[in-house]
Amino acid sequence: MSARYTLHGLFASGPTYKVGLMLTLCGEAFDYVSVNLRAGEHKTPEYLAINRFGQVPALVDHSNGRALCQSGAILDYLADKTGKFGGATLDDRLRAREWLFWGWDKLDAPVYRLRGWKLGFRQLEAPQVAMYEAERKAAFETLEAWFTAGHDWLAGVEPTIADIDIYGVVAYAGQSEYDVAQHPHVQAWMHRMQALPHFAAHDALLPHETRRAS
Ligand SMILES: N[C@@H](CCC(=O)N[C@@H](CS)C(=O)NCC(=O)O)C(=O)O
Repeated sequence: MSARYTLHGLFASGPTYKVGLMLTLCGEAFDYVSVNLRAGEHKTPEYLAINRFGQVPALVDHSNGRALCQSGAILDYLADKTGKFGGATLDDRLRAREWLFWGWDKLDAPVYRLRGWKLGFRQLEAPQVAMYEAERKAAFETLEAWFTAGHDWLAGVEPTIADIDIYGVVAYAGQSEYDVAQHPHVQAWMHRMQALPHFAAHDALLPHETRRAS
């Protein structure tokens, strides 16, 4: 029998990892379709029907036929459907969303783009590298200040989709050649994330090939 959810993504994709991590932490088995970006599979009419932006990830919920895109929106949806990681109170839910939008504004682009450049996926000119390096440092300082102030999690007193979303970026900082050890409180939060039941690291969670839920 097919799983309720199918995740369409790419093993090397941080946004795909965010959704895979959410599903895994929620204990939701999911089918996985590997999308070959080099072959342009994300721009075919079939794929554009489930993600009009032509990107990975996309999530299909077979219980109602919904196809969703944008990793942050997918995390929000899964929190709603599973009743997990959405935040215990309205304030926590609002704070979690604030961190999601902050991440996209300040953290994701510098980390993912510098990672892509280091791994040879993306071309950057020297001024862009300098700009992203400065933005990455500033974003990590924001996170470090938050956790230094005594917060264990980004929103409220338990992990939420904010932590999952931001972890799905910070986990790639090393590949962008950024040393997270210079931010001990961020590193301690990462260890708290890694200690959550069902946690899986990005290189272990995302398969290279299409696979059915086990
Ligand atoms: N904001 C999107 C970003 C997704 C994204 O950047 N996906 C990349 C792979 S990591 C992609 O599909 N790139 C191909 C393209 O944009 O054409 C999300 O969070 O889902």
